[in-house]
Amino acid sequence: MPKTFPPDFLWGSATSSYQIEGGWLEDGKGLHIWDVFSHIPGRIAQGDHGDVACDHFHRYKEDIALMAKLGLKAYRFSIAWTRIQPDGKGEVNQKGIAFYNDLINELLAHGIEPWVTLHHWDMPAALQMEDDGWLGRASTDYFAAYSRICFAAFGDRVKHWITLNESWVMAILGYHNGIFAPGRKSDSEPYTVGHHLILAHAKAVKIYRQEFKATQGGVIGMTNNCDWRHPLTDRAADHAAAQRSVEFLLAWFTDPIYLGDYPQVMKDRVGDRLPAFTDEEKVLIKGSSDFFGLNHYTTMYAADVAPGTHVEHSVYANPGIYKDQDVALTAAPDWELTEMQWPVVPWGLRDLLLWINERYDHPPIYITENGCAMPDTVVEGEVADPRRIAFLDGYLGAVHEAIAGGADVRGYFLWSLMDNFEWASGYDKRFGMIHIDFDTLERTPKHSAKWYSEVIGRNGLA
Ligand code: PNW
Repeated sequence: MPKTFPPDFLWGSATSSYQIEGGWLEDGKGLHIWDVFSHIPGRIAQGDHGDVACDHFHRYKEDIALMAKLGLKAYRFSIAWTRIQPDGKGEVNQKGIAFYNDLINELLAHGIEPWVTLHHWDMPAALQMEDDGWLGRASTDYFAAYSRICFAAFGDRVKHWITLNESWVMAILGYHNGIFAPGRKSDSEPYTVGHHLILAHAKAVKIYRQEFKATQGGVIGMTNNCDWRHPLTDRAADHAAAQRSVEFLLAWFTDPIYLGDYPQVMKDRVGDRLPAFTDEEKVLIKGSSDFFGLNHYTTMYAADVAPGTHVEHSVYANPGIYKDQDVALTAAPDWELTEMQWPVVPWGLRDLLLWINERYDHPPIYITENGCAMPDTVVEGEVADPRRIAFLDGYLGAVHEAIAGGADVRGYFLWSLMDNFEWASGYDKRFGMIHIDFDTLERTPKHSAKWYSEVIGRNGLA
């Protein structure tokens, strides 16, 4: 039986500014924390950085032509705050506005809907140095002001806004284990950062709704990442551990938005390292997403461990601050691993979607990222990537099952349109359906691109 999706299901692909644009010093762009971090020796594999990346800043027309050829209905990209405001506050850089105007117009001319992320981790370096970045409360207002500039400049044409990409990653990888910018290592700062991210999101949404929504008529939401956690055994303690782990990953950010406050289990375990929302802030935050943006990559088993037990986790397991959770994560020995060492477990996405559907009372969900890094090489002008096709087929099948099970999933954005700067892993990890030769910058659509194009064409799996 062919698995057909709902008639208006949105098929897209996603990228982010620092991972593809390059042009790091062009047309008045200011520096951000990833520009700086990637130039500190030893922080990025192979000494890679995003100075040029895919050179999308100059080649966006070629890239949009490729998207149109694939039949993409939507394209999710992010705006670099420092192109719009080089130091994150004050003065607007008109050349930065012009670049994104051109990009948006080119997309619309090809019938592709722009989905814009306002912040995909590239905090302006000036705000980091002068105002402590997301650790400082002032950034919440600077972000809201920057958002207003974007709504005013682009909102006549952009109808889908995502405030923040993956607050968990910014807080945990940036401020707990320090493998991402700004590279800090703390057990308390992540909770302060997370708190400010939620407030920044809510302030931007309030501005959109009060000043722009009536005339522009768009929607706005937040995107969060979540792996699924399945209990290792049927013991009640392991069920509780799996639940706790998902709450520390996802509900940390989505409970305040949908239910009005942090999960009780986090309040109990994190204590006074977890800031509290005032009543006024709770009102500001609750209901501040028109849709549920979800990025999903993998699944792990979760088991309960006695408080204080030392658990050795690879960072690939995404344990967060495990001392606050007392959860041990493991992969089944027979699970296939991607190049990121992330297990391929399609049913985890189905279970996660059903969990979200239940906990947050049937929200409209967009999968704003899903995909995999595989070892793709060009052979005689072709990139055969059967493992990626199998991955996508499995995960889209799981989305189809979740819809059949009652979840309101409205769209899917494949990560990623093209190979790009995979953060601390550099260019070595390839997530794209279009292969990039990082010496010549030549683009070669992989077999998965053709496969995805056919999926879009028939609105479903074969
Ligand atoms: C996401 N984790 O990053 C990002 O939104 C993309 O920019 C990135 O390229 C993509 O997924 C693939 O990594 C993540 O450790 C990075 O849980 C790390 C984690 C999750 C997502």
